[in-house]
Amino acid sequence: MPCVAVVDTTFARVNMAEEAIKVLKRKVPAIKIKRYTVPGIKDIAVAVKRLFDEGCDAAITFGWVGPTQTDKYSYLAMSIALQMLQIQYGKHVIDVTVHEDEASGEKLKEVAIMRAREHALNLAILLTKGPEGLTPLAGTGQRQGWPDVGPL
Ligand code: RDL
Ligand code: RDL
Ligand code: RDL
Repeated sequence: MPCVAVVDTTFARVNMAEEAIKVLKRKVPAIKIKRYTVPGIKDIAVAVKRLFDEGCDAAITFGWVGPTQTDKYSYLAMSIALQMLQIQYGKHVIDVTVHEDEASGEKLKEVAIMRAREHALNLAILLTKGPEGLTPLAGTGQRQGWPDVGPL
């Protein structure tokens, strides 16, 4: 029974984790989910570490980055920490991030929900099919939240 760590924030303006959990439970019925909600993106990495130490096999995180340069620096700090965790533990951390300047209003909400669902599906495939699970989509210009751009 795979255990997935789901980490999200109160800073985010859309409940992305809720959408992703629905996809994960539908695609991997035996899944065990451990959810951990923190204030903001710079608090995500330690939550992932704690859930890995409790035995989770993979993580999916939901971050929301504000529009200022200060916010973008916070994202960079989080991103580097998540990369370090992946390498240290040899476990995937699927980083679902929405940048507040990608769109606005209802469109931004749609980007967030679609990105959460599509990355949850990516994780479900990695969990159930392993390293070659996504290979049929290799080189096909997949995007999450925005339309796929397709191959050249
Ligand atoms: O540990 C408390 C906070 O420092 C932490 O929650 C930060 O991630 C909060 N935060 C910022 O301080 C900031 O400048 C966040 C952002 N920007 C941001 O864009 N998104 C966040 N948190 O989720
Ligand atoms: O862990 C899930 C995603 O965070 C991860 O797959 C990222 O590498 C996806 N990604 C971005 O989030 C992004 O803003 C990619 C790019 N840009 C990019 O330019 N090329 C990618 N991925 O392959
Ligand atoms: O091609 C348009 C977008 O894909 C591009 O602007 C991406 O950089 C947007 N994006 C992020 O900013 C991000 O943090 C994406 C992701 N994460 C992601 O995980 N998947 C994306 N885009 O397709």
